[in-house]
Formats: sequence, structure tokens, C-alpha cells
Amino acid sequence: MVMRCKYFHAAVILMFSLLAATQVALPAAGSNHAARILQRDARGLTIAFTPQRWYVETEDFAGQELTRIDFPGAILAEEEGKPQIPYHVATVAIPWGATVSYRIVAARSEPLANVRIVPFPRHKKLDDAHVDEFVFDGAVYGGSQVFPGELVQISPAATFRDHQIIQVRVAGAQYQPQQRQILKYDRIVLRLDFAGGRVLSGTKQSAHSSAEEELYRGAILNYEQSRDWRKPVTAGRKLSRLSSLQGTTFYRFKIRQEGMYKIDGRFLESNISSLDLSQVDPTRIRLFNNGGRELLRHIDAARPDGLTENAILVVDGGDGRFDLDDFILFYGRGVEGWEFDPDQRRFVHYINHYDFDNLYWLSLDGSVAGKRMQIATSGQPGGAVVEEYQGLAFVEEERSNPLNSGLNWFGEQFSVTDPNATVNLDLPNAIANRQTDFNFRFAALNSGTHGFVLQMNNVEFANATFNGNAPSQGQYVNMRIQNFQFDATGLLTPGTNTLQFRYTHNASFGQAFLDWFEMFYPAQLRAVEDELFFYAVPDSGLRTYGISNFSSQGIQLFDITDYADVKQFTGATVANNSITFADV
Ligand SMILES: [Ca+2]
Ligand SMILES: [Ca+2]
Repeated sequence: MVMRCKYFHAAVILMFSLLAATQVALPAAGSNHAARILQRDARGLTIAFTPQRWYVETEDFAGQELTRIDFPGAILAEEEGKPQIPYHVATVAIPWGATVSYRIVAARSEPLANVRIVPFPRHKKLDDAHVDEFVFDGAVYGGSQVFPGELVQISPAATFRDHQIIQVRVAGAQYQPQQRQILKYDRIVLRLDFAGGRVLSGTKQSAHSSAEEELYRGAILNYEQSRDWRKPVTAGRKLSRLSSLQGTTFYRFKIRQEGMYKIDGRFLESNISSLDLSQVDPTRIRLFNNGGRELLRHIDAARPDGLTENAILVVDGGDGRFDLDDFILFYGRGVEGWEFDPDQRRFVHYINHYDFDNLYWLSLDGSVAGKRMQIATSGQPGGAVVEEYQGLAFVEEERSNPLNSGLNWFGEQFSVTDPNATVNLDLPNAIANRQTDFNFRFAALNSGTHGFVLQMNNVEFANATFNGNAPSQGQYVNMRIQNFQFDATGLLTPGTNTLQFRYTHNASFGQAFLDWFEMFYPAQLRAVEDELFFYAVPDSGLRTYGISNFSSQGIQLFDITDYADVKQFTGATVANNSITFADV
């Protein structure tokens, strides 16, 4: 079953945000100097891999002599316990959809006798100390096979912007364990052949900026050859996007705090020195933003094509001029918040791991009419008036990354010597004596039994206990993540509530983190400082909602369910500084 979920924002109007000019930079790319193209044609290329110089070093590790070899630009294969072989790595573009075959045309090697090659070490990472430990893979070091068995490895084709690419890895050396000998290759010549795929004529290439060309030139070994192999542009799509935004000036600004924002002519004039307000056509004002969410990491996931236009309200007094007191009204989102998960039938919080601010782009001189808020109309109020909503609160702080790894960031840190933490939560609409549901997520850094005694306003309501992971000899540190759900009645009061944590561990070394917690509680539909954001999950049919506690009758209501398509809600009843409306 698909459940609809609607968000509303009611407010007596509000605040401003800052405008700032912007610059955009593209990253630079490196190049591979040890690989050189000898010959190329429409169906393939020949590459010579020649290390510029070799580094050979023999060291004593706990009584055994180990030899390390390397050359500039080499990549080391990271296989614990296996010989540490330096590889050439080249990124090669291929025609879209082509298959690749290769053969080694020439290989010239020189032996390095009576050596034992160093294995790739096992990294131990404890606290902030890194320790390398050498273990020897018995099958390789005690065997009779040369390592690696194949000099060349070709990766499956991958997508890199408008190119299809492969990664070519060529071993710079091989180890012969029985002879205790390293073969250093001073030159390997490789022929790559492409079968099938799509080759375009030069005229049909997609247009790229010089910065993009630099990116390709730096990253792709056969850049010159690959230009005919780019993905053909879907002409209509890209051109239509260019035509509506081309020649437009964009003003960038940041939003952190979610809410209704107002920008008036006076504000624009004092913040944009080059602006002639009399030249601004109110119908052409446009606002762009993509919702503030992280892009999905999967390369094939759907994502917005360029900037998404957001519906705004422009009030110009009906004279077609944007004067000093005329204004733009829009709903600004931050980068953190809640979304309804239809499978779990509940709200889940989200954060943005990369930024605290959402970027908005305002244009005042476009050539087309801007997107405006549509009107939604209140139904006929009737039946019992809903005066409650589900209050939501979460805390997820990204303070430390104990493994220095990926997105594993955690908040408050606990230890046996520092076991206490408190979090103050401002919940002005919380209804006393009702049930609160909690979700907690903790992370333990070591073994043993970790416990958290949880209190709200000095009342203990739960005890979360779990066992940590014990890393076995020579492993990375092993963390344990554990989720908990609790509910308790009568904990909250309207206003400030204090959540308290007390950490326990059965030994002195215990360390753990709070990753995040979420709270769900009944709240009253009352404006706080003339504003209320709430969401409704209707079960069925028309519901009548009543929001009280505004300071005047000038109340406006918006349906903010879709960030790009906010609607102005009309037909609501305003009386006694309250608003009543009905919606399905
Ligand atoms: Ca006007
Ligand atoms: Ca986190």
C-alpha cells in the first residue's frame, strides 16, 4: 500500500537570507608518464610501459631480509601477504559497447637474484597508531608459480562521464619464489584491440567546456583517439536545458534553516550592486534548487538533469513592476530533515554527509516566465477538528570517525572515565503524559558489554545493553553498531526536555559512541513564534485541522509536500488567531 504524506507550513511572514556571488572550480587530473602510445588506429592501440627508474631497497625486518621494489607512478596491489608488486595503471577509453582483447607484443626483463620480495603488509590501526605487520601467503611464497601469473589485467568497462573506459593494469615485475628471484620489466609493449562498439564522426561529438577537455586529457591515456568515441548527446534534452537558462545571471545563496523566506526589492537592491530594479520583470523571476539531498551513490540512480525550478510566490502589487516593497516568497529547505518511509510506515531522519547548507539560485533576467505556486483549496471543514500532530526530533552529529573510514561518523563519545552526556531538546508543543517512541543507534569500539542507562528529565526509561566485537589477532578494529527501540509514557513536558545518557562497561577500556537518536511524540497544533511546520499522514478521507496561537489574523498556509512544487493553500477559516482547514 502506498501511503501519501503531506507537509504543511503555516506562518505569519518572516525573515531574509543572504545573497552571495559564486565561482565554480573543476578538479585537476594527473597523468601516467610511464605509459606511452606507440601506435593507434580505429580499432585499437599499442602502448609501451616503461618505468622511468627503479627503486630497489633491501631491509632487515625482524631478522629477515626483504626486498621492496617500486617505480614512479606505480600502484601497489593491496593483497595482504602476497608479494608487493608495483603495477602500471592506465585508463583507456574504448568505443561505446566495444569488447576488448589484448596481447603482449614485447616484454624485456632483468632478474634480481637471491631476494625475497616484501609482502603487502597487514595494517593494524588502533586508536590513531598504524602498525604494519608482515605475514607471508604460504601458497605464493612456498609454491612454485610465478606471481602474478598474468602480467596484464583488464577491468570490465565502466562509465566515466561521456566515455566508456577500461583500466589496464600491467605488472612491473613478477616474483619467482622457488628461484628467489624478481623479474623487473624494463619495457612491456601491449596491443589492445576493440571489437564492436560505436564510433562517431568528429562532427557529432558532444560539446564540452575547456575544463572538461582538460579533465579528459589528464585522465585518459588515449585522449586524442577517444574523442570520436564519446557517448552521443541526446540533442533535444541538453539543448532545451541550455536554451532556457542560457545568458541568464544567477545569484547564489545558502539556506540552512528550513522555513518560509521572503526577499523584497529593497533587499535585492542593497545586495546586488549591478541591479537596476526597474528592469526586473516580476513574471521572469525564477528560483532553482534541487532539494538539498545527497545524490545517490549508485551511478545509474535517477538524478535531476541540471537545476530544478521551484514554484515561488511573487507579489508585485499588480502593476507589473518589482518595486522596493514587492517581494518573493518561497519555502527554503535545509539539508537535514525527515522523510516518510512507506515500508516502515514511519518517518526516518536524514542528514547530508557533505554539507550543512542548501544552495539556491535566483535569476531575475531570464527569457521565460517563472514557475509560480499553484493554489490548493481547503475542503469543507467538518467532523472532529484534529489539534495534534506527530512531533519529531532527532540528533545526529558527525563529530568523529574512529576508523578513519568512509561515512562512519559518530557523535557523542563515551568511556568509563567519561560516562555521562546530556542533550537538551526544545519541544514546545509536546503533550504531557503521553507515549514517546525512541530509536537509538550506538556504536561500540571494542569488546565487552556496553550499556547505556537512558533518562528523560531525570526519569530512567530504558537500559540499552549490547556486546562489542573482539577483533582477532592482526585484524582491523572491529566496530559493532546496535539499534534499539523503546517507548515510554509521561516523560515529556512542553518546553525544554533533557535526555541523559550514562555509559557502563564491564572493563576499564570500554569506548562507545552515540550515532543518532529519533523521537516521536504527540504534539499540539500550536504556532511557535507565529510559525508551525507539521506533517499529516491521513488514514482516509477528509480531515479538519485547527492550528492556534498565532499573534494576528494574517496567517498564510502552504502545502510544502513537494519542495519544487509548493502550493498556496486558500479557503481556510481564520478566526481568533487560529486557522482551520480541511484536506484529504
Ligand atoms: Ca510593484
Ligand atoms: Ca552518523
